[in-house]
Amino acid sequence: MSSLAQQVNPSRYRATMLLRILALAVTGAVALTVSLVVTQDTASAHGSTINPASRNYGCWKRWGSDFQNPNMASQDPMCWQAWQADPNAMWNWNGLYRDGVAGNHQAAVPNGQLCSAGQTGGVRYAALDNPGNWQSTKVSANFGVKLHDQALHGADYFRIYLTRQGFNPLTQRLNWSNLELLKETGRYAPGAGTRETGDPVLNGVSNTINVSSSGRSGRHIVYTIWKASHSDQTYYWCADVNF
Ligand SMILES: [Cu+2]
Repeated sequence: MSSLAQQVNPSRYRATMLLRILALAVTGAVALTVSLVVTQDTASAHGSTINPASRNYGCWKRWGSDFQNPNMASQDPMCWQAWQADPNAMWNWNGLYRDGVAGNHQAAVPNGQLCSAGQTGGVRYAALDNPGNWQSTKVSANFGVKLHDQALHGADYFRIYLTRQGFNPLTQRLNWSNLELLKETGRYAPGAGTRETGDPVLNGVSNTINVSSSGRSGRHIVYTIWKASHSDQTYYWCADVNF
């Protein structure tokens, strides 16, 4: 009798296997859903300078829906080389940050790598450091820098720098010594600012920081540091301008 009881009932065996396969499928689906949620969360939080646009946001905004268009090579060659180098830099236009900098920006971000936040995340953003004819925004001596904070992090401070006259973004990689600090702000409470309505990806708040410069002509880089308030997370962006 005992040997009979131990015999496997074929139909029950099939049912058990089906349940196991189903359980595996459900586990897989849950894992996939979790990874999709994590990816979407990564892509929908953080922020950037949007006007003048950072190199990463500008390339995403102009070409994100048309990034395989070969005309980009002649119309917007620096975005083209950046898309070719790593499209993730533009899909993650809002994630150009470093964690754990503790305010030591110059130690964390080496000369020549300012536009990639010191090649944060490996070489993803490295093409943003390349000098060349990035599309630029026309500005006058007094201008505003508009920042978008998607995730309502708030700010401990923003720092806005401008390259000194004589620096040439078309031929030179950016060094700290090329920059003049125009303004350091105070704190921004999480959620402070104006809700964006035009662009659905800009689903957080924007703040404009007004700055004054003098003695500039031609092409320059506005360099912005955003020390977010929710953790030790600091963002670094290059935005090309033309006086
Ligand atoms: Cu964030």
